[in-house]
Amino acid sequence: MIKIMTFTMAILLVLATCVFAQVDTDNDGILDDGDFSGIAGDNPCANMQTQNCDDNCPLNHNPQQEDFDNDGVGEACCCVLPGDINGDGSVNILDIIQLMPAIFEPHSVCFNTADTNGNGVINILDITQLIAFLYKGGPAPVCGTTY
Ligand SMILES: [Ca+2]
Ligand SMILES: [Ca+2]
Ligand SMILES: [Ca+2]
Ligand SMILES: [Ca+2]
Repeated sequence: MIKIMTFTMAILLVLATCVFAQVDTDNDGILDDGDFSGIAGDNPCANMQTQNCDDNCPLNHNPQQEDFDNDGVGEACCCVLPGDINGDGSVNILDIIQLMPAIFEPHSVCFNTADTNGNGVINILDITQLIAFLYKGGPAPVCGTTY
């Protein structure tokens, strides 16, 4: 009897391990641990890579795994602090300076962070929005939702 119980427990453990290994938290078809290394996020999908790699943004639906700047953090969740274009944890003049070239090369930065007014494009209006926020009490920047 004890042997059967032990056997059953072992089977359940194996099943649980398998289920755990195939977690797809955001249901976008890309597994949290898509390379089955046992560690989710240790091998994030490169830009547009969808096979044998870990979801590069496991809490946001991004089935195409866009990561235009190839930093291992998907475009879908690279905007951590709205307006923090250079990603140093604060929003200031340096972000405005970083945003200027991004107008001509939008995928050189996190698109969703650089789209400070959230209208789906990066242009001069995002710069003026950020300047207004920092120096004129304008509305706070937002995270864009397209990439
Ligand atoms: Ca996923
Ligand atoms: Ca995802
Ligand atoms: Ca910054
Ligand atoms: Ca914009």
